[in-house]
Amino acid sequence: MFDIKKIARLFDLRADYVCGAPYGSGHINDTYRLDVDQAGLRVHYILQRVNSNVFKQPIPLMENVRRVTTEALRVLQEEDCKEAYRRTLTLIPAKDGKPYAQDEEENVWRMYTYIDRARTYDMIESPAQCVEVARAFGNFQKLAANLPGEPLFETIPDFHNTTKRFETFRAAVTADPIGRVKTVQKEIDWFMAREADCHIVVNDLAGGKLPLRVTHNDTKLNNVMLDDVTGEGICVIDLDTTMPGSSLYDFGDMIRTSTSPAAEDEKDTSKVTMRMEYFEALAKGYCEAATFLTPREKELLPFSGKLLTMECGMRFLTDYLVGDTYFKIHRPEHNLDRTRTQIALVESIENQMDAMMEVIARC
Ligand code: ADP
Ligand code: GN1
Ligand code: MG
Repeated sequence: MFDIKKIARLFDLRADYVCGAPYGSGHINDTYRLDVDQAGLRVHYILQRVNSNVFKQPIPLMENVRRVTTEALRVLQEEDCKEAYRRTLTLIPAKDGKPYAQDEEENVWRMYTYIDRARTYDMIESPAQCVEVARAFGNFQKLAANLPGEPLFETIPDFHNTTKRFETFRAAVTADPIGRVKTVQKEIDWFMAREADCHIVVNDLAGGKLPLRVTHNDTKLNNVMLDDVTGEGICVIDLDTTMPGSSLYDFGDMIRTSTSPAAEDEKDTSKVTMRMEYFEALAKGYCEAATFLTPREKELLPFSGKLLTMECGMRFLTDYLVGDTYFKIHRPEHNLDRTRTQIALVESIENQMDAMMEVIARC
């Protein structure tokens, strides 16, 4: 659909294009891995089209990414880190010097160096990986907190405002634009019964009981790269939603994506479960890095897993009800399958809430 070779030429890439192919399993942007010939050496780059249906203002978004990655590199180099360029995303500027390029249809594209000898995982493989994931995101929050200059641009307003997410969900049920409500009444009722939970963090933030921080806001497992040899969490990626938020949003999405042995779109929901050993590992890694947490934030860490999983499930179901316009789908009922795994995971978390609280108390 896109002329990748032509788009690659918009960037200051001092290499000959060889080929490019779709890459990764993100739900939002279009990602390609390029093969280029750099004076005889075959290397890769990542080329991405920013999804402008989701990110309405991609240019200020790219300024956020530029600022965060510049600061990350500065800190790494100050610490004399020997692989600084593997530990942060590095933007390749366009030929006009901007951190992005636009094609003829005004799509916004960006290019990153390819981080080698590391990979992302769609499914967690061990508790040790959880420690690494949580530590990497915790350290990223520290870095973002010390970012100099203006506050970051809010790329998606009210991204984790679960009160508003609930209203959007309810409006989709009422409008029922493609007549799917009757097929998913059970799932709708399940979310309706949990409305009160949606207000807790939003109200605490508004009432000053929880601090607003700069957070990543999309801490799913496949947004951190783990080193192929050491397993260390070396680079946090997908920085599009790095903006003011709550630490609970970040920890909650780690629980959502790193504790269950089942894929986000698993059809057999009996496989979905929140494994305590994995939760303990996340808590360990996160508490070690996020030394700034207040008592109220700590108290809500177990609940954050329920909240973020519920929020995501509600978003998948809303998208299903309005005709699958937001998340990429690869089969007709994809968003419904995703909704059902989130429901099963929330139920598993609810059943283990007391034990999760004890884990945090011990941290
Ligand atoms: P999306 O917003 O669609 O999730 P991501 O930025 O997370 O897009 O990228 C999708 C996938 O591409 C990632 O999960 C990762 O596997 C891979 N990827 C992204 N950036 C890099 C990079 N700089 N080096 C290597 N792989 C990358
Ligand atoms: C999207 O872009 P990706 O795949 O990392 C989504 C997240 C959801 C996630 C569900 C900007 O993340 O909020 O939690 O899918 N990103 C955006 O898998 O909406
Ligand atoms: Mg991603």
